[in-house]
Amino acid sequence: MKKTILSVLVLGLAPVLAQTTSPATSTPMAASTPAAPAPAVLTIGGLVDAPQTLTVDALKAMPSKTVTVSYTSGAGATFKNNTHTFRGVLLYDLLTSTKPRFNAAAKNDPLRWVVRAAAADNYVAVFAWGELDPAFGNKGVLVAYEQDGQPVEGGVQLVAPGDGKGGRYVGHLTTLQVFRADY
Ligand SMILES: Nc1nc2c(c(=O)[nH]1)N[C@H]1C(S)=C(S)[C@@H](COP(=O)(O)O)O[C@H]1N2
Ligand SMILES: [Mo]
Repeated sequence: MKKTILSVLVLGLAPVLAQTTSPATSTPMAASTPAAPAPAVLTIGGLVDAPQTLTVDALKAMPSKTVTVSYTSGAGATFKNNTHTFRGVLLYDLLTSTKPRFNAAAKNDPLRWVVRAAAADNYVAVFAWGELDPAFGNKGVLVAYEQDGQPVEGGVQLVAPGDGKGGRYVGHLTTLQVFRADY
């Protein structure tokens, strides 16, 4: 018990002690705090009533799913089998919460809809609503923030269980747009 309290005290003092050894400045706290990286944000919009902008922390606060997937990447000499465990939020749940403007008067209107996922490097892939809908494809696509227990590089990425190739594992994901594929 005493030992625990002592450890807590020592650990608690460590930053203070470290600070006293650094050169005095007018703003010692600011000087000793590393610059925080800009929070990765994901915007979800399109033909929806409730567009959203989410940080990784906001995603982490939502119900999560964990899935282990395998997919291939590359070709020829760079061909690789990948198996990873991802944790994230169901894409279907995220999109549903933005309230897509489905037309109740049109038979199976959601089956006319698509989701466009775009990345920081302008890489784009789409999913059909029917692939994601639990009543149809129930694909279990995730917006993942954790890969094998580590933060996903570049903030968030899509995980497409069942896809053989990794092309729809859109990384550095920045934008999701939901809209009716009437062209
Ligand atoms: N933003 C972005 N995401 C991307 C790509 C890309 O070029 N840009 N390439 C895709 C392709 S073709 C594959 S095979 C996988 C590679 O996943 P890996 O990094 O786990 O090997 O990422 C996918 N996601
Ligand atoms: Mo790929």
